[in-house]
Amino acid sequence: MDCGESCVRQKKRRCCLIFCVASVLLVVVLAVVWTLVLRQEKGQVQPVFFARCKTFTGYDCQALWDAFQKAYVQRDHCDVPMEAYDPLIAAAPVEPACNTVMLWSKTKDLVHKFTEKNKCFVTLEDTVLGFVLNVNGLTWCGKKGSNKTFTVGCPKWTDCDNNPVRSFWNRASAAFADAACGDVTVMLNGSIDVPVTPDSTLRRIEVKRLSPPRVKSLTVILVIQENSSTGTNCANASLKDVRKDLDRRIKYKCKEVIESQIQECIDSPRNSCGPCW
Ligand code: N1C
Repeated sequence: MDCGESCVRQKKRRCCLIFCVASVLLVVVLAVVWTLVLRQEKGQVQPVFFARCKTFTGYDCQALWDAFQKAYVQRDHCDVPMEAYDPLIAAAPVEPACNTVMLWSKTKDLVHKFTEKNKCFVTLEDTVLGFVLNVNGLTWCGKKGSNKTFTVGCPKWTDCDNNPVRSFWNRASAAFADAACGDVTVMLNGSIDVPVTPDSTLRRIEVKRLSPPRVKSLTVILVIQENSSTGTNCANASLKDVRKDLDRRIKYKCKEVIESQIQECIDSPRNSCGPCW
């Protein structure tokens, strides 16, 4: 059929419109794919790692990142043993800490509020690696055949023993316990029935690695509530298990401390390094 001049122009305009819409769609699709690829590659782990690492002086953050990545890249999600992090720990060894080590289980917020104000006690999160990776919800893993860090599709803490996040905390906790000396303190939650579960890092790793004569004593600070009929005390069975796991030559003490007393220690920290309970 014959098409006049205006018809040809109309056709051209339609073609141009289709081409423009298609181009815009292509750009949008490419942008979405690129963002997703970038998210898969770096997730939030790398920027978080560097930003937090840089707040510590004297560490080569690039070298630490490389050692960190080597632990889990090219490995299946559930095939990262704690030993995979040995080179990372060797690159940022935990300084020996005498009479200041503070361990904890199920008291994460309270213990860190306390150690933030009371510099006489240090937790693993005061060391560079503990600080850098102690971000709620931060997760990472690798994949066989890839050098990338993934943040989606990674196993959860309880999915398998040798998952990259759990193995990191196992290894870092082991290094922290190995560096402990003198009197060690552990803050526990006395508002729950089992303050130390068999699966806790504290029980599985840390208590067993405290070694005499370097470590002289372990003091449990069991944080309890005022006038509470529920909750636990120092006679709790899980604390007896801790005692059993502890080398017999290390002295064991347990003290029930009311949470408001800990709060007082946070609100008005003392200048001297004596215990606040
Ligand atoms: O399993 P937990 O406690 O007994 O581990 C606590 C114990 C502390 O003494 C620390 O030295 O192990 C060390 N540790 C950490 O420092 C740490 N920071 C953040 C172990 N786990 C740590 N996390 C995260 O908290 C980790 O991702 C895991 O999910 C929890 C474990 O806390 P928990 O069960 O209260």
